Amino acid sequence: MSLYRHSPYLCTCLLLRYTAAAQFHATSNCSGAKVAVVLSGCGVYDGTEIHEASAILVHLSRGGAEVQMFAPDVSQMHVIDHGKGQPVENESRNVLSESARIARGSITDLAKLNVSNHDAVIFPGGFGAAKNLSTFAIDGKDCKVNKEVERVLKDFHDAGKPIGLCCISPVLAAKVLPGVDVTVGHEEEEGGKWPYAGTTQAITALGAKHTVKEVTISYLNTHVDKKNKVVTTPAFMCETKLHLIFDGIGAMVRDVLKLSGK
Ligand SMILES: *[C@@H]1O[C@H](CO)[C@@H](O)[C@H](O)[C@H]1NC(C)=O
Ligand SMILES: *[C@@H]1O[C@H](CO)[C@@H](O)[C@H](O)[C@H]1NC(C)=O
Ligand SMILES: *[C@@H]1O[C@H](CO)[C@@H](O)[C@H](O)[C@H]1NC(C)=O
Ligand SMILES: CC(=O)N[C@H]1CO[C@H](CO)[C@@H](O)[C@@H]1O
Repeated sequence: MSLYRHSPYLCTCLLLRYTAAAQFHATSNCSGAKVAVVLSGCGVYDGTEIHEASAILVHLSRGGAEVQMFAPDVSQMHVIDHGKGQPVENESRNVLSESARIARGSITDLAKLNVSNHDAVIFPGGFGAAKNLSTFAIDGKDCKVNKEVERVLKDFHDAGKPIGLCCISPVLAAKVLPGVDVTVGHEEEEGGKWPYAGTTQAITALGAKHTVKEVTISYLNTHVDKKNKVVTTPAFMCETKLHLIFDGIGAMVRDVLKLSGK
C-alpha cells in the first residue's frame, strides 16, 4: 500500500476498500458511482484498446462503481487485420456491434446516454477514438468529433461531472473543451518509447494545454485538471509493460471516482 499512501487524491474509503480487496477479495463497495464507459470498437488499430477497456472495468468494479457501456451506432472508418497490420478491403463493421464484444453484449447506443443518469464518464483509448469517435487519425488538429461524443463531453463538463480519458482519447477533450489541460505522456519520442509523442503538438494546436506525465509511477502518472474535472493518463501511448499501464489506469479510475464525490 505504500505507493498509495501519499496520493493526494486517494480517499480513505478507497484505501480501506483496496486493503479489504487485497485481504478478503471483498465484493462490497463504498463508491456506488454510476459510471458510463464509451467504447469505439474492438481492437487497438480500428477500435477500443481492449486491455485499456478491461483495466478500466476491473478498477471500476473494485472501486464499487456501477458501469454502463455505450458506443456510437456508426460504421468503422476501416477494418484492420491485426495480424497483418493492414486494412481489410471491402469489409465493413459497426462500432456499436464490435464494442458489444468487450461489453459482453451489454451495450447501449451512445445517442441514448443521458448525463442525468451517471456520475462520471470514461473513454478508453485505441485508434477507434481517433478514427471513429473523431477524425483525429486523418485530420490531426483539424479533426471533427462525432456529434454524440461531443454532446456527451459537453454535458458532463457542464454538469460538473468528472471525465476520464486515457491513451489517445484526451484529444477528444482537447478538441471539445476549450483550454482543457491533459496528458498523453511525453513530448519527445525518446527512441521509440513514446511513438505517438507528436500528438502533444496537435493538442497544443487545438488550444488545449499539455502536461508531461509518466506512465510508470503509480500515483504520479495521472493528470487531473481540477477546474474542468478532466483526468488523463498516457496508458499505451508509452511502450511499456502491461502491468504498469494497468496500474496507471487504476490511478485514473480512482481519481475519477474521487472527483465524482460518490
Ligand atoms: C454498490 O453500490 C450500488 C450503487 O449505489 C448499490 O446499488 C449496490 O447495492 C452496492 N453493492 C453493495 C454490495 O453494497
Ligand atoms: C472491393 O469492392 C470493389 C467495388 O465493389 C471491387 O471492384 C473489388 O474487386 C473488391 N475487392 C475485393 C478484394 O473484393
Ligand atoms: C435525462 O434524464 C432526466 C432524469 O431522468 C430526465 O428528466 C430528462 O428528460 C432526460 N433527458 C433526455 C434528453 O432524455
Ligand atoms: C466509416 C467511417 O469513416 N465512420 C466514421 C468514424 O468516425 C468519424 C468521426 O465521427 C466519422 O467521420 C466517420 O465517418
